[in-house]
Amino acid sequence: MTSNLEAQLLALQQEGEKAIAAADTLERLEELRVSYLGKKGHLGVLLRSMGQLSGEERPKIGAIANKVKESLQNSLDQQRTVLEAAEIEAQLEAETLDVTMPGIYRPQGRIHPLNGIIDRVLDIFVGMGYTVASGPEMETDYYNFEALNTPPDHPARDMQDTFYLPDGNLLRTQTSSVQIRYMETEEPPVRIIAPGRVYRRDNVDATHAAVFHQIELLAIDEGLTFTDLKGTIKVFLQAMFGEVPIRFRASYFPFTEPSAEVDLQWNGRWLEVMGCGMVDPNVLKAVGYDPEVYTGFAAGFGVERFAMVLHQLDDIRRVYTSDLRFLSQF
Ligand code: 2U9
Repeated sequence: MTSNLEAQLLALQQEGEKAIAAADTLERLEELRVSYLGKKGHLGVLLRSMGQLSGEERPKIGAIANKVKESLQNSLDQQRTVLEAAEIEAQLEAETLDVTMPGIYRPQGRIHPLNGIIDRVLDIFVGMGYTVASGPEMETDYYNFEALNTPPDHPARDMQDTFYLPDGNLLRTQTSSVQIRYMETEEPPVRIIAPGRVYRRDNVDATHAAVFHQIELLAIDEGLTFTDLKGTIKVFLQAMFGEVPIRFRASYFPFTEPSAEVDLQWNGRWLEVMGCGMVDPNVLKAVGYDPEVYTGFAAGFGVERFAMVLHQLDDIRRVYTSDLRFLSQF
């Protein structure tokens, strides 16, 4: 009985150690631990038969069983250390970064030259206390013309100049409708700047587009004069173009009186860059402002024209054709 159990224990040890040495994963090692040393494992099964041993055999076999258990436990610990080290090694191998590899090239986007101009203009006017305003591109005749002191027989209303829609509405020809809508809902003082797309039935050529961008500003308050207008325009144009000479020429717009065009000296020549004037009392009346109490000034200019002057462009169509070879220069 004794030698039989002893032989079985030693056989178990031998077989176990062989299996443990052959275990190539931590999972497999854990399986072996459970199957040999676990509660229902091989060793436990053998030890349960110790009950049949005589009093003197029992301590002897018990001592052997303890040795076997200790030995298997040692082998398990050793193999675990080996496998854990191998696992870390494999992980390091797999996660190695080759810092000498070339990077992935991601081309950088740029601000479109028109948006670049709009951003600069808005920054300058926001710096002077103006608020940015916007409105619909499809307008009624009232907001685009009538409220702006442009009577039905005015040439600007000609079918040749304006895109009329079948329902009698139109595509705005100027952003002035934005200022009308703003004044209808807000009380003075007003300081707004309105950038946006406008539409004209122009034949497209190097200096004309059927869709272009305009920026208009409007200031209404008690006691505003033509001097305030001139000062504001001067500060603005010098922020945009530098310390260039500017001049005001008398002109005419239905919505301003008096009106002026503004030229600046650029490459030795006078260039017309914007229009302006004191808001016509009829426009103030149309939005319910008392022209005896309030006065104001307005100005407008085309963004494409500014871009052409500032970037020395020869053709307005360049800013619409989305040619990246051209656009990526800005
Ligand atoms: C209100 C009252 C008056 C806006 C103004 C101009 C002069 C002007 C054009 C220049 C070239 C537009 O891009 S362009 O075609 N604009 O010359 N615009 S005064 O006057 C206003 C606006 C709103 C309520």
